[in-house]
Amino acid sequence: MAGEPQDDCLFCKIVAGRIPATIVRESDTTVAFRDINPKAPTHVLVIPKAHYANAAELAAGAPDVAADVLRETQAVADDEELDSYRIVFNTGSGAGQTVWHAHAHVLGGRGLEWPPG
Ligand code: IU
Repeated sequence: MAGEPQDDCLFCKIVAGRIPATIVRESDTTVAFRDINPKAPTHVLVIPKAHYANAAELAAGAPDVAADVLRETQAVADDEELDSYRIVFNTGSGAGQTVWHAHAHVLGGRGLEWPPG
């Protein structure tokens, strides 16, 4: 059920401390950790602690937490002293989503082309 931990979800396991991650920030509702396969000098994932499959489900089911996630992306950028950065919510396999727990990629520390690939 949306919002409830899923046994087979890797990011729920990170939230629970059952698999390792390099956590850089944590709030009551969110966790931010370094991506294990970074695509930029700064590549941090900000996730809600509650399980929602993607950003749209998070926004519909827990809009306050969706706002918390966005606030935390800015906090990561501040921590990393990024003047410019990109927030990405891949949604659907065609867009590259591989983990079905909502997450914002915060990418920065290098030039970022537009449009992305
Ligand atoms: P995507 O938007 O669903 O493709 O992003 C998932 C990201 O999660 C991807 O960049 C992975 O490198 C990253 N990741 C991670 O940081 N730690 C993990 O244990 C797993 C995936 I699994």
